[in-house]
Amino acid sequence: GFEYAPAPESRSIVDIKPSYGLFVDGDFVDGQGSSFKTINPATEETLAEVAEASEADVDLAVRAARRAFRGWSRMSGRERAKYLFRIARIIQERGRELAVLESIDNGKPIKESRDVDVPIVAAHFFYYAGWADKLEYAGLGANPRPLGVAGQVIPWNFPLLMLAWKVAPALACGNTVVLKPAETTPLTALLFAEICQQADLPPGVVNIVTGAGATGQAIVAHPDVDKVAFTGSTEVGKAIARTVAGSDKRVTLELGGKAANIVFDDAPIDQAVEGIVSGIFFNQGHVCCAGSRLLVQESVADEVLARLKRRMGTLRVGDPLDKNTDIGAINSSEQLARIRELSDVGEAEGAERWAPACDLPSSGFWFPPTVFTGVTQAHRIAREEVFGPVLSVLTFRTPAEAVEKANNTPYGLSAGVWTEKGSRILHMASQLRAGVVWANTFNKFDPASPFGGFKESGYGREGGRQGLAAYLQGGDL
Ligand code: TXE
Repeated sequence: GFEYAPAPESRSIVDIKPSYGLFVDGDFVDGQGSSFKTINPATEETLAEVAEASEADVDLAVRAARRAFRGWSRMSGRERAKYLFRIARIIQERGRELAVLESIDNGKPIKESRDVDVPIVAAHFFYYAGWADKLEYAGLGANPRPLGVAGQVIPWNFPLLMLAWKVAPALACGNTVVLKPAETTPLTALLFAEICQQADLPPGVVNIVTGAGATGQAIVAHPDVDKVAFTGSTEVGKAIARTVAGSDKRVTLELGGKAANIVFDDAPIDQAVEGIVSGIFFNQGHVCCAGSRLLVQESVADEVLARLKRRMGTLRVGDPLDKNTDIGAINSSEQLARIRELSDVGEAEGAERWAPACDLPSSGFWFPPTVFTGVTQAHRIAREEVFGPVLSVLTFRTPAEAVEKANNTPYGLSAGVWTEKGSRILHMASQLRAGVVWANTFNKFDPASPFGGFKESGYGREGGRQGLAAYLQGGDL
């Protein structure tokens, strides 16, 4: 192993305070509860002490959001759009700072936070700013009305992007927000709070409360929260659905996945290999729609695997702030333990494990890009979400077999198809039970395109015109 030291010049563009309060009613306030540490997963150094919002803190935030709702919901859409455009522009202006902070708190490579996360975050605010004064044309009712206070709980894999997916449409429709970032990645949400101040957003329209599961639970259960939006594990998603059962709260859940990335024998192989690599190794595989099951047609399986392994050997694992890094740090020791455990189970169940020789830093949380071959559908690594840089390879002979295997999962979030045949793409897209089907690409996101799952991957859609429905009364898709 080698000692990892963050590049000083990139680190210096962010100002990380020693401690953070909660963002309630337009101001940073001390929480009434305890606090927790957020660490840099690449070094294990403590970055800051962050307030753990108590039930009373959540109540104050919900009350602030309720008060702000009166003015915000009555404001003209054009006026609300001005604020959203302003936020979008500040995100662009402060893009480097946001990207560096995201990489430090989350562990993801700077080239991803800088070139993927932050630009799509800004695009989301621009996109929904554009809808704010055109809601009557969305086809979601003649006189679209907002729901009220939205309680939003997000995960750690795309801290800013998940915030944007939830906050931008909620605000565009005239709702106000109480959002809780994940406990391992609170810092960019707190920087976003500063951006709301800079944009002169009226106090209480956005409130950010930090904390762990209990804080999330307090938001979800609060009687004055009208809508719950959650992205995270299927287990917690189910608990949330139970908590709100019987209330009139609207709910959208975006949960886990076990996507099939299907490569046919007529696919352009090099392009497919790039798609397999970005499908599973993008963001360390901490992606709900990651292409974690490679289904490759038997006749090209050996060739695809040989080229895939060669390509994996070129991936650089290490310093998230180094712009040449392909795979950064695993977000937490808990997640690393989960990845290790499932990988060990994969081996114990008889699959063959391979990873390129990789010099991993001596501190921090790391896992090399890993591929399992000889995987059967019964193996746990073929069924359960690993949420790490671990690919399971299965083969098929016919398109029908590919469909059957791809759909043989409790999840249904995404899938990928690699083939030269347009007719086959259309056929596969109609057969795959997945909210998103990519053709000859993978992990492509656009604010105009709705995203969401079938089965245990949750319900509701985020993004696009459909994403507005989740924040409007009577707004069925
Ligand atoms: O998720 P949690 P964890 C999957 C992935 C990962 C596993 C566990 O497989 O290995 O889940 O990750 C908040 N009421 N995904 O434990 O706990 C929590 O504080 C309300 C897939 O980190 O679901 C955080 O803000 N909120 C996924 C958020 O829920 C609660 C993204 C997500 O954390 C709560 C993340 C409760 N009872 C993990 N308990 C995806 N779909 O992208 C926790 N939280």
